[in-house]
Amino acid sequence: MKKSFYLLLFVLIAFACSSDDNSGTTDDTTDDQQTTDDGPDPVEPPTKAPCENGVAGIYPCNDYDLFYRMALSTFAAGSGNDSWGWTDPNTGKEYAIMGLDNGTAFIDISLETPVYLGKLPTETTASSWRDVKVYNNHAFIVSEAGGHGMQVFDLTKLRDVDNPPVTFSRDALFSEFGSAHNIVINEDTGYAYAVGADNFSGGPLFINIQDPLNPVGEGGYAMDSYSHDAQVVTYNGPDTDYTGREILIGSNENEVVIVDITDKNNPQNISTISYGQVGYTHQGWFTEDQTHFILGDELDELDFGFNSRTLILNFTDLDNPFFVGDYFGPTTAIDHNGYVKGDLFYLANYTAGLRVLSTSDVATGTLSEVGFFDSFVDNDVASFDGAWNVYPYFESGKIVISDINGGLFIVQKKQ
Ligand SMILES: [Ca+2]
Ligand SMILES: [Ca+2]
Ligand SMILES: [Ca+2]
Ligand SMILES: [Ca+2]
Repeated sequence: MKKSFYLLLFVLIAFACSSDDNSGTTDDTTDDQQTTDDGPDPVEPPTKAPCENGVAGIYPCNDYDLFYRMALSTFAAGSGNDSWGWTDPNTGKEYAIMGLDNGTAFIDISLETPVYLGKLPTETTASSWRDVKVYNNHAFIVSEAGGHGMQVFDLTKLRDVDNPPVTFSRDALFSEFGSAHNIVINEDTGYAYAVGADNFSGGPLFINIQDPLNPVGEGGYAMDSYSHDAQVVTYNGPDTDYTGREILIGSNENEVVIVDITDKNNPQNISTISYGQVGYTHQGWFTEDQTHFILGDELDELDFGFNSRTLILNFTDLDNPFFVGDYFGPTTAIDHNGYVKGDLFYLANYTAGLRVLSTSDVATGTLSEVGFFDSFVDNDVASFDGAWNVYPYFESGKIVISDINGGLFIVQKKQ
């Protein structure tokens, strides 16, 4: 499943990229990455635009303004993928971190006109898959590129960059694995977990990053199947059996697994849960009170033909999780990565862009859309184009959308 899924993704993304873009060039004009094939379209996408009457320039929207946009050509990249963010604890300045096929871009978004500071090139080859998280002022970066390992980048280097954009160098490399699909960090414990690597059957690798420039491998855990993505928390939810324990929730292709990984030498399976009409169990996120888990499946729209489906699982008792309901969005797009902040779920919905869903009624299995910004104007079809990831955790309220085809979008709820 894994390999064929990747092959399918690769073919679709390669097709999408080759069909309509002129990316990968080094000129720094803001090329139109959204050109359609059905006739001339002279409308230049805006760099900044308020959301008015349902559009921000050319981008369909509801209640979210376009604060700034940078095309892939700005980054001399062929495709975008994951994203995250860093806030400088000394200055409060906010930086977007965007994964690219050929590296990782760092952008100062604290200015009215954001500045592309530079790129950390891929450790080995280019790849459609890159993933990044942040801990203690360092970025930790993995990729599906063969032999890549985990790059560590000291983010304080972004404070003073002369003549941007520059080419950055990594500050450390952890090479006890090669490729990995995702990286997860528990900021409370200082552990990084690479998942979807070749080691431990694709289960999590335990990497102590408490000293960020000197990561230490502490083994791993092979589960029943490959782990595509995961969240790891220091548990503080309603199930007092696990208070203070380090809990991993793995999205493992055909089910969600809950594992107590407090003891790295002796992880304990707690439970597993699947659901109806499984396509590919992809990624999910706890609500802040850790009562529910909001889950995405990446192939169900393609396999079953329904609109974007988001599943809601009740995790009140980690030993007995159960399905409570599913939410179907307004489009046929596939859902990808989603994150909870407060009582909102921010979803990277591929061709439907960013979707913002209220979780106020999550206990009854209900979500409701309260806003959106569609970074992919061509359509809303079930394809692997558009918004790969969103990062909603900046104090300012700025939200990063990393779009596979369109590059970096910074959006903000209408004031
Ligand atoms: Ca990810
Ligand atoms: Ca889905
Ligand atoms: Ca329990
Ligand atoms: Ca769209």
